[in-house]
Amino acid sequence: MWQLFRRERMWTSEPLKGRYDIVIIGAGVHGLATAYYLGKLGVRDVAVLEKSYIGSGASGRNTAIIRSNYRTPEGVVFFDESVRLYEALSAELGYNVLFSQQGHLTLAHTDSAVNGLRVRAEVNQLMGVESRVIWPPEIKRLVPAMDISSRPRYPILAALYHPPGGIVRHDAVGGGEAREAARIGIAIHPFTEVIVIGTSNGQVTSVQSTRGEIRAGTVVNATAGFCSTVARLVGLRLPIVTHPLQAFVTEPLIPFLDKVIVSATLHSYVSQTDRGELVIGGEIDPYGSYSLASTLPCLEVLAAHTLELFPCLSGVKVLRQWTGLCDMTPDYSPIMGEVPGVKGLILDVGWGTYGFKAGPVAGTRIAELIASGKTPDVLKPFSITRFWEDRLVGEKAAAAVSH
Ligand code: PYC
Repeated sequence: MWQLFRRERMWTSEPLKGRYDIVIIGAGVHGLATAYYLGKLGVRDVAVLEKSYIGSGASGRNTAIIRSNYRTPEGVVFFDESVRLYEALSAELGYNVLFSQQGHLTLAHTDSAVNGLRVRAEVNQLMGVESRVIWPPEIKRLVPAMDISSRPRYPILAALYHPPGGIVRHDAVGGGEAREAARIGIAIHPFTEVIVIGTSNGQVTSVQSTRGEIRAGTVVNATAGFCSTVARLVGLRLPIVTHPLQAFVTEPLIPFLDKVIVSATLHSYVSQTDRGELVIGGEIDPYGSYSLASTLPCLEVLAAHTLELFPCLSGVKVLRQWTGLCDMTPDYSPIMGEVPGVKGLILDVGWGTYGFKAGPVAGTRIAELIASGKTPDVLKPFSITRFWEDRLVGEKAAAAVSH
């Protein structure tokens, strides 16, 4: 009988070797995806090092929203590939990641926000992504519980409706990636923090970890929250400020919301999980910090803003609140690829509030870069060199809530 309920181990840890071809720092959905796709390409002498438990950073703290309705053509192409990979991820990993493509609504409460949505809809449609501006009667049909009247301080004027958007189970994504990566021979080492990155003549040669030195000619910085402190280990200063971001979850409710709702004006977003809980997140805290503390003022403001949208939630109980760390770049786009002057260092960082939705695509493309030595076209716009070549990829308008 017990056998019926015995749970399989998701992965096993091999002894830590003193040398790998590739060391990936960070066992979140990016680092694990990179390892998995490297393994699929036949590159298997790879170690993923994580300073805490697997998925303990941003991968386990985000609100698991998937979408590709970005503002720039570069962003739309990149995140669209991600949505497609997410659509196939359960089959790819042989593990149900519970991707619910329920549709995603970005609300506009001002005329200028409506104009912003129109521009995004145009860019999305030009790039082949399903996305259109809809008006209050259709919004009401899609989300009957939302208050579209003129009562709230910021009435809803329109929404960007993005049907392929949705939510996924983040523990299933990270766990499924770890399981498959381990199955094809990748070494995953939790509780192994990198404290030094060794270089010689501008080439990465090793990392010093809390469990000893590991030689490697390629090191991937796939960390979130601490990407700039890791980059500093090779003297690289990233254009990043790290901010906390808080979220909370309510008690389970009878299913009443089957769309992801985002309001950049109210700085809040809401979705209902398959367990019935509401997951509600806010904007980044307005100061740089590495604090993981959750605060009452944030909870109060976020709850008040959510009640503007859904007055029916008055009296609903909050189960728990938590905080993650977001590495914000000046243009609200990530930094991916090689670093001039530091051979063997690969960046997959600067993921702000949008990293989880890009784990599989970043993983597959970074793996391709490492295996082939050539930067895939889809990664080129996100190179670190854009900051000194004056070609930013401005995604602030589509970053939902991180401002
Ligand atoms: O980019 O969809 C998003 C998002 C929602 C919450 C934080 N980021």
